[in-house]
Amino acid sequence: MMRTTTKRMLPLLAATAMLGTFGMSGAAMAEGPDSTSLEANLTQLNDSGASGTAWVTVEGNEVHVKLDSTGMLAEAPHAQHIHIGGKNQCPDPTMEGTGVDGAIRTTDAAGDYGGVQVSLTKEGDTSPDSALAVERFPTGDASYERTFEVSDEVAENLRNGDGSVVLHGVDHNGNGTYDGDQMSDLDESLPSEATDPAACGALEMSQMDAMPEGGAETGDGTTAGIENSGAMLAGGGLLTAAAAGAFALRRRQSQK
Ligand SMILES: [Cu+2]
Repeated sequence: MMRTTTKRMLPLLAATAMLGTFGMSGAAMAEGPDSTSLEANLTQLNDSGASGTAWVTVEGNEVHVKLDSTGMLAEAPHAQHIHIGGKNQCPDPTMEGTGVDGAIRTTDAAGDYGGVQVSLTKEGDTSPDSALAVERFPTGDASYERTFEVSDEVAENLRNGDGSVVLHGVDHNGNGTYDGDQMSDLDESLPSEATDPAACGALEMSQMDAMPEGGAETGDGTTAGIENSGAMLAGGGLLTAAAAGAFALRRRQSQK
């Protein structure tokens, strides 16, 4: 009896913990009624083992970015950008690229995620001019947070939910450093390993914006009880818009 109860409650407890995380970041990111909140779930490219999450808030021309990553090559600089254009999506991780053994190089996926529109540097310029400002990017696994200004066009794109966060730098041969015979498709003075994409996540409207009603009240993880979490789950509150879309698609297919 006790055992069964524990088993059944665990997923809900996990969901509550997740809600706590989302609730806190959501509250911290939401700066006003005119702000747009986006979120990207970054998954690996080039078998890098890297992953991460990015939260982006846009208010006027001011952009706030928080980014956590794991699995990045340690003690090596990692260029990180918001790419905009193409299909505003990440490439299929199994795509055949022009790199060694079919590795995906940055330009191989330009049709998917477009070009660099924001350089997520730690300091100074954040324009595309700083796309490869190696000394101003995080090293190893990044815990990054910064607020900066973008152009009207970039702000507008982000408000529309367009853009992908891309982390670069992959140690293809696993020797702990950027090297190899092939040079970068972005800068001939750098090894391709230094600029090849390691992880990517398409920006999506976060649930606070995606859910016009109900989400705000029940999304507060500090007071949400087990019952509220269950209601959130039933209402799809934890599903991102994309996941919800995929779910709906599967349902339609299964009805045929
Ligand atoms: Cu990039």
